Amino acid sequence: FLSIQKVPGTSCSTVQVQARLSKCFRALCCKGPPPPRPEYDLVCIGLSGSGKTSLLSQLCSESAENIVSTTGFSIKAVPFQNAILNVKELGGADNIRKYWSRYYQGSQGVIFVLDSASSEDDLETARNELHSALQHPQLCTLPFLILANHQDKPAARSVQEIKKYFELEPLARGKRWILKPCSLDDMEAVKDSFSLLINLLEERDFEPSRM
Ligand SMILES: Nc1nc2c(ncn2[C@@H]2O[C@H](COP(=O)(O)OP(=O)(O)OP(=O)(O)O)[C@@H](O)[C@H]2O)c(=O)[nH]1
Ligand SMILES: [Mg+2]
Repeated sequence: FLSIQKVPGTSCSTVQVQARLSKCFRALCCKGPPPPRPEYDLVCIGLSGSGKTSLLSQLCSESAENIVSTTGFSIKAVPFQNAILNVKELGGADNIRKYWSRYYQGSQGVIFVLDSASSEDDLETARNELHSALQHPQLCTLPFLILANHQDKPAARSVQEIKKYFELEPLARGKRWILKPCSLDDMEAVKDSFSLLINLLEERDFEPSRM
């Protein structure tokens, strides 16, 4: 039984005060399900063999062994503590790359994977593909995570060399992009890079470019 009275000095009745206290108590003590994590749709591109499937499989705690080249595309929901990334990997073989742009629609961010130890020819092809993606009308305003993969190999170029070779400073100026070195054997570094991408997707800590 509750009597309805005014609390002296306030405009609230005791019933209102009790209702508010009860709400606070529930919020503090009754743990409901955690709020849903935001989901983002991303596209993952890069030449064949750059390591897209391997990295995404590891992030999903799947084995990175016996992975075959992606024909067409493959979608994985990659879970992180504060977000779920629905990543659409597009196969990087020569005969598939020409269709990449058909699958860009709806993307909220881009992951570009490159083999830092590849031949000069392949590196040039990768640079041309990255330039096309950065300038594509459906991608040009989106955050980019560029992963300079295969850093475990002795022939791997450093991120500074790749940044210069890919002419990222002039091309990507004013865009939201991150360039990070990585390899399959250091997945913690890969996860850190994805956390930075999630920050960009959430528009937190915005700076025009990072390395
Ligand atoms: N040494 C080394 N090998 C790697 C690394 N990342 C991937 N690989 C290997 O590179 C090969 C190709 O990897 P995938 O993940 O299939 O490459 P992909 O980019 O998905 O290729 P497509 O699907 O054909 O476009 C596999 O044998 C991987 O084990 C890395 O960081 N270091
Ligand atoms: Mg693949």
